[in-house]
Amino acid sequence: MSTPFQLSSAVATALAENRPIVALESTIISHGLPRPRNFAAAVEFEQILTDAGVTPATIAVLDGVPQIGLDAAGVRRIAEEDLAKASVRDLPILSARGASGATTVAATAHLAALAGIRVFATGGLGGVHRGASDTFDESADLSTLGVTPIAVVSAGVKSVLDIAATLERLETLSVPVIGFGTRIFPSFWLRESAHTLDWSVDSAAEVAAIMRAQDQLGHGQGIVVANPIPLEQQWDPVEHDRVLAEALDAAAKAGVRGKAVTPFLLSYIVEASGGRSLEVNLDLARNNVRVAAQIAIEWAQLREVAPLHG
Ligand code: PSU
Ligand code: MN
Repeated sequence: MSTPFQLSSAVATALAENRPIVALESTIISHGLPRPRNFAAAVEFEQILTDAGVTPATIAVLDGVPQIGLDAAGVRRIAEEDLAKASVRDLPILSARGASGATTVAATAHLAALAGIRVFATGGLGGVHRGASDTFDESADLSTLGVTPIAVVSAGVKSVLDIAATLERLETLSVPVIGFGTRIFPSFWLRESAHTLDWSVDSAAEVAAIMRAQDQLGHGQGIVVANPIPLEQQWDPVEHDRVLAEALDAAAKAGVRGKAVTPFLLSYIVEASGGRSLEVNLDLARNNVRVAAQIAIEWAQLREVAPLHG
């Protein structure tokens, strides 16, 4: 059977044996974290999964082929090459041209689900940008989760985005948003935002049960698992607010538009915070990978004891 993607041998084995797998994105590595910390982070995220008995599936397009699981050379490429930022719409173009790209949450979710992987860990989701009523700038992460069956563990969305509008869009797209141990939607570097959630769970097993129920109900959307950073690890809120305002101002002055907006803001904020935001970003991403590992383990167990027929 030929597939439009290449599974690493570890991922192929884990899929065949119904062992837990977690997908990881490559845009966070190529465009969301500065070199050389990005390479160390990519290796560490995989290691956290491996240590938990979960197979990592870092996803990227290399030389036209979507890779589901990278070897060591592939991990180095996403960290060190200047790869295009690839969302779902870019995938066929990269494929046809034999080109490479780092996959966003949207593209990673799409490819992971295509391969049969149901759990994905990232840092923050893309969302509705501030001023979107004029610019229409809304990440394809949202619309993709509206049609892609995968549970994504994130620390919410960054406060550089319009969080209220992002949550409204997720409601419209029928994507469940579940607080992991919280009823308050997190705002990436901070444990909380001003927005409450209808639902929360206290365990990975509950997330797996919701995934199962979603399948049984014929509901093909994704699930957003909102996992807040522990209070003692969060960014100082006062510094956060100051740097954020500066970053938004700088982006407006520089006239940054389209898919360059998110990377611009992220790197501006890392610099303006003297690296503090980067440490918080890494901490929250590690937390998300750990929670995703537990969900993947529960999901594999649930499928073992009660396979879905039909
Ligand atoms: N948020 C982060 N770090 C990131 C991104 C978002 O804190 O690296 C990346 C993710 O890959 C996400 C993408 O899918 O940015 C969203 O970009 P856009 O807004 O252009 O869709
Ligand atoms: Mn955009």
